[in-house]
Amino acid sequence: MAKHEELPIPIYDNLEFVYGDGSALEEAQLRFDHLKSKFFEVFKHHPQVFARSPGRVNLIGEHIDYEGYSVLPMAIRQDTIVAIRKNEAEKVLRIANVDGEKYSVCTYPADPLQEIDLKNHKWGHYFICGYKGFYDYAKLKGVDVGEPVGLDVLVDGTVPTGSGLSSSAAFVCSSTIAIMAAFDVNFPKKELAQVTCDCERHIGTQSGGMDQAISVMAKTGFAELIDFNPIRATDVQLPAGGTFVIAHSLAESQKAVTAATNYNNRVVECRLASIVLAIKLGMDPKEAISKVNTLSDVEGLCVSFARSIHNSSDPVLAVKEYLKEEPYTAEEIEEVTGEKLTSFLNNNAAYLEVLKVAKQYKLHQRAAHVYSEAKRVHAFKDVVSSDLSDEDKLKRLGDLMNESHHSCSVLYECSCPELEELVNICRNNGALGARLTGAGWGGCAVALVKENIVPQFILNLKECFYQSRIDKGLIEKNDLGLYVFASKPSSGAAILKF
Ligand code: NG1
Ligand code: MG
Repeated sequence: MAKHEELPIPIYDNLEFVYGDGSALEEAQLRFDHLKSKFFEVFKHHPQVFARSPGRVNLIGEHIDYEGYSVLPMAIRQDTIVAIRKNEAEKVLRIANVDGEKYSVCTYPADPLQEIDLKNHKWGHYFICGYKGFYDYAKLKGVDVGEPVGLDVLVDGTVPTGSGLSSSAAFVCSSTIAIMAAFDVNFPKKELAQVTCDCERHIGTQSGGMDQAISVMAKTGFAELIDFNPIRATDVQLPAGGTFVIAHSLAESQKAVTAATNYNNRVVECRLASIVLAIKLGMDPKEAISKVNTLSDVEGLCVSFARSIHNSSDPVLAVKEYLKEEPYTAEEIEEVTGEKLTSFLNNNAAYLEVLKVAKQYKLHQRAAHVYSEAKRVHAFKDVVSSDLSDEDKLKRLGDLMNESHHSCSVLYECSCPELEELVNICRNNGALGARLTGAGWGGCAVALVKENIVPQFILNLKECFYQSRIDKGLIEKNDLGLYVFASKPSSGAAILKF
């Protein structure tokens, strides 16, 4: 039997396969009915096919996917649905949204080679990422999809944006899959996970592949351990008696807009840390610059050092020995590399943007976070499959989540005051562990809570965190369910044809 990740995206004619039964199914039915009628209203035709792809919550393993390390997310029920129809009459891509007030119609030429205008951010750009990705991949595989044609597209997303729950990947993946389905082709999940990861980088963030991988490969009832190079997903059955509660800090993190100072800045710091470490551990500078891309590339050297000096296999020991805690200036790093940063990072425009605004680089802290977080992911997986009681497992998982948050907050500096407040409130109200999830700098926290206290826990969060924000008019009381909710591992991407 083919492995799960080698199978193509499933095609269903019934919403039950995706949304289960009960109220979730009823809600989905309403959404699809609304999408169909709205599509007809906007485009005067019916959609050919639908694709949906979910958001995710990352349980542990933050800011390490782009360094080549495994992560452990699960899909959530909130998703993006894309309704699509080929429009042979016009060479235009028309992308509309069911929330037309917030997201006005975007139009683009039907040209897979177009560049995305990053200076002028538009929500429709994420569709173009998927569009470019589809054509690149079809070309790579020698699939003839003919001359580009126009596409009519209607989008309905329920993953809150800027919340660290990966609305962007849900949108890019559902777009790519919808286009694929409109052209009647289908690719294996793991290849699609790679394509969608690569093509989302057109938006400017130099992200790893976690979000697309889980969105495409998730399975109902399981979190997944996602490995990279090559992409692989291993089912992780979470212990009974625990529930993950997701809570929004209400600070929106606009990652595409703040990339140069936040997300991409960290990607560059990790790259520089890995090159400096490689050189300090004996590699020729020219070789380090050309061969070392990520901290996982130099882990072997770090471990050899730790073994020889300290009889340990902890790569953080090399970080402590060779990277100073004080921030580095560009000149200090250039003294080690013997080459200008702007010269060896010049193959990537996003990196150059980072260099323009960065004043200093915290190599020690970022590397210490990445290596320790990578270990925690495996510790998490080991606890889940150990023979501890469920009660003990949950307690240990909570501890690991707390340690992860501390590292994100102190070493990686990707938290913010609202997230700190929220995480503390979660812990004070009985969470076994709580941490920021996703890129951070705003967005959501995830808390592990004993199932039997979930309703009370959510009430307490409303009281301690959200009430004052309702009073200030920041959010509406009726919308609270959008900002704080319990989540079960949901299903991955699907094509829907009725
Ligand atoms: P979010 O939280 O969805 O912006 C981002 C990256 C991930 C990963 C996490 C941090 C994208 C599409 N996703 O997620 O690859 O690096 O941050 O762990 O940029
Ligand atoms: Mg995202």
